[in-house]
Amino acid sequence: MTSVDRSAFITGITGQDGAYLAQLLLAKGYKVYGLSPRRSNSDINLARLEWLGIARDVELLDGDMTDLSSLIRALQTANPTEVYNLAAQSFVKTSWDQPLLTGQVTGLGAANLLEAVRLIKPDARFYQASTSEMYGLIQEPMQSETTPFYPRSPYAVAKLYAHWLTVNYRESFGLFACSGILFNHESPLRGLEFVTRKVTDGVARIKLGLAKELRLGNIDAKRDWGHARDYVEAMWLMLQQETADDFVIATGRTTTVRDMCKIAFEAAGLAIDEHLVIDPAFFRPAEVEVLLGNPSKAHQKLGWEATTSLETMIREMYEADLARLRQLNH
Ligand code: NAP
Ligand code: G4F
Repeated sequence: MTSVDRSAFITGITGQDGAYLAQLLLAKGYKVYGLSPRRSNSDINLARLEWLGIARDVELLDGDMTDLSSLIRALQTANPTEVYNLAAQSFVKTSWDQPLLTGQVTGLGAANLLEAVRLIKPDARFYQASTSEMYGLIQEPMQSETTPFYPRSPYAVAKLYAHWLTVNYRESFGLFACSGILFNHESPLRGLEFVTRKVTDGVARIKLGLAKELRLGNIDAKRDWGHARDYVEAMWLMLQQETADDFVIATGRTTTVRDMCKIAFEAAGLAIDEHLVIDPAFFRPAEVEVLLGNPSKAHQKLGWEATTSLETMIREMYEADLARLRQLNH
């Protein structure tokens, strides 16, 4: 198949991963379609695609993960060879406040899309954005594709449903359906509510005299953090294999929130102890204390590995926030 014959339909194209994935696929010559849910301000919604300079290169199709008919119409229009399901209510803390919405979008939304694929384009290759949050209360010190799951939030429970449904549609209907179990991945396009971006934005604000303190919750939590640009490459690789399968995508290194913060404060030349405040408002009803992924299978079968260190990524994010805030406050 030549690159011009290849087309992709991405749900969640306006999010962090959707934007980087669209950029990657456009560079490979794909025609890229994205699902666009109704929002009151399309300028804000397109901000990430604009930042990457690709907003005009993708074709957006109206629709919402909770509306099966809209997904059917979008797939009929796009007629894609590859479908990437990245749409979700993806902020873990919000999932305790909005568990039903999270279930509808993140869990049943995947069911809607799998049904639409099965009805309209069963030969399309399907990618499901699964997550290391499914490991939750970890059952093994290093988590791989065979580690049992123990979800710890309504978000993780919804994702686990979507994960098993993806496996089930592969086994039941022969869909080429893959589940990528991705550990945390970040970038300058990360939402401001997630801890890395909250930290790099917060430290940049302190550096510019716009804030005095940074308020965080559980800084003892540990995460396996990689760069989103590396991780979307793994999504694409999964759909290029001979057979559909599930893969853990991770760096194999885990770091506390505290040590991740230190990298940002050091980049700014600021003393962490003078500015960091622990605020119980940011603690969660149930915490995922530690995540550490084993990416060996992805290494062996996809030839994939993470290329960006946490230090390089946090500095990149801090510099991007500093530049943006300087421009805004000029
Ligand atoms: P994100 O930035 O929060 O993007 C989520 C996307 O979903 C946005 O485009 C959002 O559109 C869209 N969306 C939300 N509700 C929708 C609905 N009802 N109908 C249609 N679209 C809807 O997330 P991300 O960080 O790019 O992550 C991409 C996917 O990977 C998510 O499924 C996430 O759960 C999963 N994941 C992420 C990580 C990570 O560390 N980043 C790790 C593992 C798995 P609006 O912007 O218009 O709301
Ligand atoms: O950055 P976070 O909000 O990410 P979390 O909860 O690990 O979830 C992210 O990664 C998952 C993959 O494992 C994705 F599936 C999910 O969609 C999302 O992208 O929090 C990371 C850690 C947590 O332990 C949290 O308790 O940082 C801790 N933390 C401490 N203070 C904080 C804060 N998190 C946030 N967001 N804000 C704080 O002030």
